[in-house]
Amino acid sequence: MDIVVFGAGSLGSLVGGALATRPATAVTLVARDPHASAVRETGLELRGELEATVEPAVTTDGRGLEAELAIVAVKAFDTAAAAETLATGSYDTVLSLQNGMGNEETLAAALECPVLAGTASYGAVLRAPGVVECTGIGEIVLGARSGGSVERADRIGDLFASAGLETTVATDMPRRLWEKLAVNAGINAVTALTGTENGAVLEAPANELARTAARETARVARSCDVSLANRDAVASMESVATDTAANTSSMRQDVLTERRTEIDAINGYVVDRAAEQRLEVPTNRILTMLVRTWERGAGVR
Ligand code: KPL
Repeated sequence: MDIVVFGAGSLGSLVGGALATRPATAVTLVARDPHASAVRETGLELRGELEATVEPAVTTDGRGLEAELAIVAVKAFDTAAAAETLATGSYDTVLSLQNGMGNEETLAAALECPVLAGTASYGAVLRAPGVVECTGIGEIVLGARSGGSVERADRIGDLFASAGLETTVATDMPRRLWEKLAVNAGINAVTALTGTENGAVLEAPANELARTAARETARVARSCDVSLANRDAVASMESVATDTAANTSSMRQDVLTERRTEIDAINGYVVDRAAEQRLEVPTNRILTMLVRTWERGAGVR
């Protein structure tokens, strides 16, 4: 299968790199320099829980490409730009593997091919240009956006599993996306603001904050007709934090490298949906305000 990965940051490189270990799979990474040049010159090295060196094709210009599958792993705030670029190429299927909500809708509005939803809870860190480390085995969950045919998702799920990625094909993606939102709402801002690894949210005092953020997210999900119990949201958040305890969350990586974060698509999204439903989500609100304040101070907002 031909695959293009849009957004070869830590997760995109990890997933693209794992898929490139498959013999009949041709992977192209759409990456930025200096990562792109390093991959072109010396290949992509996967370290940690997944070990391999692979030689995917790489480009810094994603326009006009063609493939059976495009995996979108860009930051949530770059989804609209990625959709425009994807629209200049040709794909049989597009899969969003991103944090935050609404990415699939943005892609589907710009594209004619089917768009699948997905979540990834692997821990991944770009250690250097051309080197990505898997810092925690998580799970990839993918499926049709709102139920519907799972045939395409099954085929892609089989491919991911054959590349050594823990993969579940789900028929309840809206609920899975909210569940992952609760995971990110609990872990990302707390670890970014406190300069800690994911495992910190399992211990006092951070765990009270993380649990409350996850519970508030579940409550908002239910008000949007998605059945997600508080205890399931908290259990998922804690299970991902356990599996990726040594990982630096993507939001903490953004803060460390002084880049814009995905706060608007994670805790900010919970706050916005809560406001529409006239619900109070004070922990998500405070986390959102703190991270936005950091972004202003760093000049990235
Ligand atoms: O999605 C993640 C992220 O960092 O954005 C988790 C699963 C929390 C892994 O760190």
